[in-house]
Amino acid sequence: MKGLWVREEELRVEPKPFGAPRLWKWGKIRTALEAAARLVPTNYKGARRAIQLVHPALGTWTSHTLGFAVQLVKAGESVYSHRHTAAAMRFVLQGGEGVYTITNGEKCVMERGDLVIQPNWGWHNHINETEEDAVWIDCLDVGLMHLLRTMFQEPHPSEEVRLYNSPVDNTVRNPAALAPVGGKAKKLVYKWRETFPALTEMLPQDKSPFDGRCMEYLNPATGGPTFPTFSCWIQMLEREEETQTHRHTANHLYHAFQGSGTTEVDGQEIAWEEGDFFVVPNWTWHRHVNGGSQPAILFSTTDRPLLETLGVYREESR
Ligand code: GTQ
Ligand code: FE2
Repeated sequence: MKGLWVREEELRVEPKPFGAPRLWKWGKIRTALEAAARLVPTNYKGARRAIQLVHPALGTWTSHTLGFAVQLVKAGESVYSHRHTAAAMRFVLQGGEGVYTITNGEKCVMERGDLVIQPNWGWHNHINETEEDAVWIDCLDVGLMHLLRTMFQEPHPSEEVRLYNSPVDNTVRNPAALAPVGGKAKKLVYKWRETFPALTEMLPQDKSPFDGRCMEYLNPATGGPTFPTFSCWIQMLEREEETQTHRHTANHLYHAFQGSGTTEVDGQEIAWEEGDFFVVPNWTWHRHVNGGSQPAILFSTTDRPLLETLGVYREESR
């Protein structure tokens, strides 16, 4: 037992960031992936060759709710199907027409800049039929699953590593808002060839007050975020652009997809270049600055939808 009055101070304070801002350089990740490509097989069930971005304050994932990893599937390689309660997405860094992931029997082609999603508890395996290694970013709500103690994972019972039952690309079968009669809109792939023009042609009045030229990957079936638990954003920082300093109760994981810049987080300057990753922890002041002469593109994920659903999303600027 404990007198509640003793806790008054600790209960009244503001949320604490889960840790400090942090940067992961692409050069180091690439070296680790190259070593993993030599040393780590994926010929057993459920195995993935992925380098996780582990925040030192946690020792587990990238933030307390989300996990970023970079995965490599070698030329000609396939990995086994499995499913888990964590929702997953892939943002493609190196892909091609012959690189795809299969979600519940649907083939999704993965080309550079494409976002492919795997709703929770869906079977998925990855196949690379090209002559080049494929590399992509994984983001899963693994931190949240562990906080809730709801993490289940199981391998597919099949012995067939190349398991898939549909040779037709999902973007062909489910274009735009067409669905079988009585069926629901379903979107598993967001193609870069659609994302990039949408981002560059965005109207000035549609810019976000805090993040400028920024778009969210919506789920057309709900009109809401990419997943109930987290969402994916794509943002362009124009030449000399500076976003407004702000903070929110949600955390953001970032990947510099194109260009370079700096993000001031908690008074610290994080200088990022193409390929780098960084995290802006919850309730931490930040703003992005593109001091360069080229536009920069940031891909990010955030647990904001989860907090909004619970009514605990808050933001403020200064
Ligand atoms: O590719 O299925 O980085 O299940 C972590 C968990 C990738 C995957 C990760 C996964 C996967
Ligand atoms: Fe998985």
